Amino acid sequence: MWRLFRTERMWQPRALKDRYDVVIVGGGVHGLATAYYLGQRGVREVAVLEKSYLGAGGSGRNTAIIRSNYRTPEGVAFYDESVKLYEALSARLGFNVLFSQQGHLTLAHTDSAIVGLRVRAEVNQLGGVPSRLVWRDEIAKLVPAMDCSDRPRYPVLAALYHPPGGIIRHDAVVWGYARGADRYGVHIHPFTEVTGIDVADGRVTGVRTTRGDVKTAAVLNATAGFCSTIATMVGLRLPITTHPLQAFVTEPLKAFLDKVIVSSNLHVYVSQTDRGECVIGSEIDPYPSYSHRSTLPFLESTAQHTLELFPCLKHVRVLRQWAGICDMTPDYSPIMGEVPGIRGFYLDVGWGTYGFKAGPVAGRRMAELIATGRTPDLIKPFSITRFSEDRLVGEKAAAAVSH
Ligand code: PYC
Repeated sequence: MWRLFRTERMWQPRALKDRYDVVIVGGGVHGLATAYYLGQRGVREVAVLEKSYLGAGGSGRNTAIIRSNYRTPEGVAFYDESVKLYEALSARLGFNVLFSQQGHLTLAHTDSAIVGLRVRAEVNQLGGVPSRLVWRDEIAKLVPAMDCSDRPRYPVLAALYHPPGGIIRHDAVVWGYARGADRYGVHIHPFTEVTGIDVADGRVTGVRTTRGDVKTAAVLNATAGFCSTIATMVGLRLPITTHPLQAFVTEPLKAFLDKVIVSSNLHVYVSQTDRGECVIGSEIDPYPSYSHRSTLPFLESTAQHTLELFPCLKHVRVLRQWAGICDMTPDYSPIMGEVPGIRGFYLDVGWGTYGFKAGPVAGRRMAELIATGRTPDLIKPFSITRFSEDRLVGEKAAAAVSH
């Protein structure tokens, strides 16, 4: 009887050892997924160090949108693998991550926005990703609650319809990977802040933490919001600026919306969770900052734009508002791989507003790199050397919303 009601621990508290084969800095979806896939490959002496609780950063603050309708062939192939991993994740982890592939619509309200979406539809289709342009009549059928008339200031003209896109329970993804990694013997250490990284003769030799020093030959920077701070510990300056990204959630409503709606022109995205709440966000704040504060101007402008699409929400109350911080690269693509000249220092950073949806593929491919020493083809385009080699992977046009 007792066994029936016993609460299972998702991961075990462990003593911090003074040596690990791999130290992962950051206990969000990227760090935990990498630990999980390292464990799956038989790499056992792995520690995940997180300065707060698991998922305290971007993994617990994002709006949980999953999609692969990117703009470059490199981006499409990469995020497509992530969507496929997400599709199988509940079964693989034995833990329901509540992935709802309800479909994703990026709206166009201007002719030039339609041109941008047409390019994405073609790149997506060439990469085998289901996406197509749809016009107002079809949009009105897909999203009956949205105002598709000529009444709004910027009427909806067309959309990029991406059926595999959807929303997920982000906490469940974090917990599921943590539990899976723990079962492979990974040591997960929340509330353990990295304060320094030791490098000797061009090689990583250890990390210093608030709970003691650890020797290791491999350190992965899998942090979001603070990736520049960690990189500075090895003397590396990243081409990144950090900006807040805000969101809010409404009181629960009867189900009325079963598609993810994004409007770059109106700077807003909206989805409805299985609990009935609307999750609503906008673009990054236009100023660099590490602030996690919500602001009234964001709430006012985002609510106003939401009402242009969904006037039916006009009397709905806001339940809560929050902010996270995003590391923005110049081309809106991540930086992944080992850093030339610093043996054993790996980057999985610069995720901007896309990080959560990339967690599984980033974890799987970073684990492959760390375990085998070979950079997988899928992440080669995202190396840090692209900035000096003039081969940017421009994904700004595929941001849910951008300036
Ligand atoms: O890229 O889909 C996205 C997104 C939504 C919110 C932040 N990023």
